[in-house]
Amino acid sequence: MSYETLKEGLIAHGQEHLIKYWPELNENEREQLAGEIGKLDMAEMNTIFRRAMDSTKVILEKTDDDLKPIPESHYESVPGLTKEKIQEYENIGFKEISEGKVGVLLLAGGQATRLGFGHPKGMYNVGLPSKKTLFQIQAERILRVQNMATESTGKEGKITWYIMTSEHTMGPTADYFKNHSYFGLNEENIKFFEQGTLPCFDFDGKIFLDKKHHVSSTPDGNGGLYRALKTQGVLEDIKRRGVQHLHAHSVDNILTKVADPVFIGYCKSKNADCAAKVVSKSTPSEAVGVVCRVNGHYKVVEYSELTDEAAERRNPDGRLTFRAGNICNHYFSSEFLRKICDYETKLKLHVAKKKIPYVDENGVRQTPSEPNGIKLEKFIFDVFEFAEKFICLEVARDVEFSALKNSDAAKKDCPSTAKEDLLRLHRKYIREAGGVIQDNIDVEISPLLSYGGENLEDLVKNEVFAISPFHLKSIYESTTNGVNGNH
Ligand code: UD2
Repeated sequence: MSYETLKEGLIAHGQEHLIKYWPELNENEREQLAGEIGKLDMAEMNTIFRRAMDSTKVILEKTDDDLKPIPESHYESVPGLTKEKIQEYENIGFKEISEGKVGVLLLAGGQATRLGFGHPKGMYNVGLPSKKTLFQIQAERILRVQNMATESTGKEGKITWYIMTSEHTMGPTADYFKNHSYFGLNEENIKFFEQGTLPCFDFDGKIFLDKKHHVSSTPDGNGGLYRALKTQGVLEDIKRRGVQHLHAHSVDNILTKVADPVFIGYCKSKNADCAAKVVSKSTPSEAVGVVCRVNGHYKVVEYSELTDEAAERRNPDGRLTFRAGNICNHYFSSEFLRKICDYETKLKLHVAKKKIPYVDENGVRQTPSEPNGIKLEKFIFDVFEFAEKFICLEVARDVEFSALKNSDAAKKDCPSTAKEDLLRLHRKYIREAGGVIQDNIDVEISPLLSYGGENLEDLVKNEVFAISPFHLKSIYESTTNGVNGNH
């Protein structure tokens, strides 16, 4: 693009300040800046800014009257299901896996700012005996569940793993998987793709320059998934492979049952197009979003939008009425995804006022001490309202949810709680399989050996676990990955 064309386009949309320092830039810098500007449709950016600002003018009223919990017909709870029912769902899931119809959408584009880790969060090792990272744990769960599907159906299980990264996490994530030989998974079945970015604006809609040759931008939120699926060819790939069920989840829940056959089977048997796994809120004041219905539409309502009365309301059985805590763990049929991706431009924009570093009118980079502009994000769950058959599956928190968000200083949702929660669950599995273990003994069970507590009896029945820390492994696992025990 010539300088004149660039300038004309920018003037037409009131963003000509972006090339104010053009005369000072060298060839490479000019190329970078022109490239970044060229990727932005300025008319669309101005519309986005206006739409975002308009949404902030709607006074956030506490929702009450129009608020309804998920109807019972659309809600099941794994702890409340019979063993037979769980088995039934699981078998349906295994069948879909063995027919290659299941894919996982891993949301791994976040920047791990709260954790204070300079790498993609999936590369974090919370200090387990095996020293496995979140990525490795998830990869091994996929391997195990594929094997379980094969054992159950006699047909080879195959899951496609779609990993969404962002401009900051793409390179290191892809390198990490390559350097670890894809953790034993078939490289063919792993697809990395990159989510988009949105520019950062000042309060008047002018896009900030982060450097004289670099536009200020951030990843477009985990709801950027839908645009990326379309623009990065993932929808095409899903179609080509015949994948029909997508399990989408965050990277940071150490207990995630990746490609959960029970969840897939439940959604398939109910003919759902979209679903959410939820955990029961621990207290009325727990600060998590609640999955519910507002004016007949399925939504996640933020904790701050619930009145105290609604947050504290209880059913006759004593359980909280609005207890369906969102855990960023969703199901989409491929058909639903195709439909949504066509109108993702209408998705809500969430506005955050932030302190955004910028190059000022004198060419000096400023780091403001007060919010000076806005960052925009889309949220993955904002598509719930477009579902024709939306359902929820409540799961036990101690079995399926422990998120890694903060550093240990926060003492909450941090590496030590993630590690503890996983080891506590593994002690429970050992006891259920007939092993004897005290609470002060740390035994980690490899996902290659057991996905959800199965397959342990022969190994642990009547065994007394006294060595800590200990890594209970599959016979196929090497003995050299930082472990001190083997079976
Ligand atoms: C998410 C949920 C929240 C609750 C909580 C539980 C959303 C919008 N919020 O909040 O309702 O369920 O998790 O743990 O889903 N990510 C990207 N690209 C981005 C931003 C985030 O891929 O641009 C990924 C991120 O890597 C992570 C997931 O999305 O795997 C959740 O993102 P988060 O940690 O920013 O969301 P959080 O904890 O505020």
